[in-house]
Amino acid sequence: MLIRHPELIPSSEITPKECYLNRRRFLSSGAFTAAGLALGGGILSAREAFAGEKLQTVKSPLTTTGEELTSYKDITTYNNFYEFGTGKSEPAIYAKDLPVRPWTLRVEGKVKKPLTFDIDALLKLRPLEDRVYRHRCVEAWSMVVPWIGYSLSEFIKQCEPLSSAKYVQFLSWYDKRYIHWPGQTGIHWPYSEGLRMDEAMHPLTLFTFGLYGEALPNQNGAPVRVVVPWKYGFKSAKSIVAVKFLDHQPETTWNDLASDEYGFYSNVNPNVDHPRWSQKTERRIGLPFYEQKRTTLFLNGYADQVGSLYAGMNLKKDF
Ligand SMILES: Nc1nc2c(c(=O)[nH]1)N[C@H]1C(S)=C(S)[C@@H](COP(=O)(O)O)O[C@H]1N2
Ligand SMILES: [Mo]
Repeated sequence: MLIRHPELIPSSEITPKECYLNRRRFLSSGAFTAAGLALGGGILSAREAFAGEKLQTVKSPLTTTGEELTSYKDITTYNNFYEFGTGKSEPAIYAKDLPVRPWTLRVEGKVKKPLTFDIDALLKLRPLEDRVYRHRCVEAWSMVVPWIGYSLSEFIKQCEPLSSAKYVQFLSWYDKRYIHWPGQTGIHWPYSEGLRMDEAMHPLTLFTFGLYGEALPNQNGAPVRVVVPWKYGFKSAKSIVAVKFLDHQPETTWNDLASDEYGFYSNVNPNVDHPRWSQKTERRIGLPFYEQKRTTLFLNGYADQVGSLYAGMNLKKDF
């Protein structure tokens, strides 16, 4: 089986997006030859029916404007999705195995009653909005992404959480038969992230189904993920299968792995360095090398909207 590494394809070959999408389909059918043998058919047709599906959207007052969008190619080939490899270009290749249909989302914990939602019902729950957000990874790189979704608060209202629900936990899809790499980072799957209830209910917190006018590519967390634009990217769990409402702060993947490096809050904060590198600046992906450097903004530039959530907190201690 021949799989060409996306970074090895000359950019002249992939400039028009159509060509790139066709190539992705080509790559995916190659990948499925192996997956199909091991796991049986069925997955391919479900995924192919969904790949690149156009989503109808409305404009959103919560969009961020004024900065150049990162290209579709960079957003979909420079990813962190450790279930499908630790290399930035691996998820674009191996997340083809993610079975995005059928897909259900379980709601458990401190709710009136446990519920299950079908992804296609969730897609129709509210009008889908275009929201351009800055996206800042803890690794000090950033992008500008035109996401598609609606406020997570709209979904949370459907869940009918009890007043004892103080936190919400997101659990990502996990199936060890599909996990591409052998697993040497010490991560305990499934990937878990969480927010305090007021953070989850903030209108900027996006329940995300797409980007660039289309359903999310698998490597970006299909079919549904959260995006929390004022926090480091790892708080934004991908490919969510369960949402749990809790009366206590949940255990979260990166905090469990190294609590001195990845706090529960993980607000973007140029004044709190990571123990191994500075957070004062970032590198904007996709620009020529000498134009990449940016000053990192407190709360990733969303301080006016979300700063009040942290009034009275010591953000050096609760980093
Ligand atoms: N399930 C899961 N979600 C995840 C991750 C992951 O490895 N697994 N990586 C996180 C990190 S570190 C970042 S920066 C963002 C990357 O999102 P993107 O690939 O769409 O840019 O996803 C976050 N969500
Ligand atoms: Mo990240």
